[in-house]
Amino acid sequence: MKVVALAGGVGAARFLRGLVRVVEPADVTVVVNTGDDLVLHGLHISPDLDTVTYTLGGGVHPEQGWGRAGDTLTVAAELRDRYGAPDWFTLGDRDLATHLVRTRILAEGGTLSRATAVIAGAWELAPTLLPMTDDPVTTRVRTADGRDLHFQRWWVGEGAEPAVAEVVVAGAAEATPAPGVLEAVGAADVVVLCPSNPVVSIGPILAVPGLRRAVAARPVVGVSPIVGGRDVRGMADRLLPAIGCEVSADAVAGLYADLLDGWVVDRRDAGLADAVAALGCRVATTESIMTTPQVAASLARTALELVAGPRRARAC
Ligand code: FO1
Repeated sequence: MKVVALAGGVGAARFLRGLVRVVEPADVTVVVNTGDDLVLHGLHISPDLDTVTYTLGGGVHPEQGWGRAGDTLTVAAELRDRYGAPDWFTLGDRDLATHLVRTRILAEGGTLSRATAVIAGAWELAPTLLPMTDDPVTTRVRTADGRDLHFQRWWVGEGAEPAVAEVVVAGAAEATPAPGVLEAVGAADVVVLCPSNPVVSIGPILAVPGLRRAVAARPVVGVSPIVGGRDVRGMADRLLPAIGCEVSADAVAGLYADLLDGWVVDRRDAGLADAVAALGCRVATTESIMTTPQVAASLARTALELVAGPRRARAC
């Protein structure tokens, strides 16, 4: 079964660790959000690509869900203490190696796709990792107090404190899908929307011209990133109101109503199943707090089984 997964950061990576236990890893293509990307200390950093790479490669920091397991902070300390360089975004020593490789490839004229293939190859990943685009796309947060912040500046630099007036995915309209993305989606038996933030992770991917239409033509199942009226990683509840969406599993399903054949909600949200079904989607309820890879595998299996059957005319 060929699966294409649209993925953001930590939640998606945890889900993918389960997905590759229920689908042949080589049959999985992950299309990853690049709107979080930023340049710091002259290095091109791709947080979501790295989080997926490190998690699938078995090298992610287990508690954080991002950065490298067992990393040290020698360079970060020298940058801060001797050179007074910005230290709001922590880059571990091993993590820096990834950014150095990516930045070198880009500096030599290579694409983000090329850099991603080199890095994924070094981690011997069986799934195919593709950035959503090789073009510059940057998610920016317009705060209620009038500032225009890079998403990471808002999320990490200011701890997601400032109220959000608007989220802008700068460059998306001018971007083209990265090589292989449309082909992978077109060949997919199922497209999975991973449990990622709909505003800053799945949204930017679907905003790349041609992608939403390509996904809509395939069987699509999504996993709610919202559990019990609040998001699991603490940012969706600050961002969803900015796009006029309630913080609930059924409201998020409504954002994808044009795409979804199925939507998986956490068992704690079983009471929302009828509201999701009213969108015309099949709905399943299961445990979605991925405390172990086994739970993630069971969640992935539930999602795939929800749409593996004959396709109903999409009413949602
Ligand atoms: N998240 C933090 O809360 N603090 C950090 O200092 C931080 C550094 C960092 C470095 C590399 C990287 O790939 C991710 C990093 N993250 C950090 C996580 C990142 O902000 C989020 O995981 C994603 O961007 C959201 O999906």
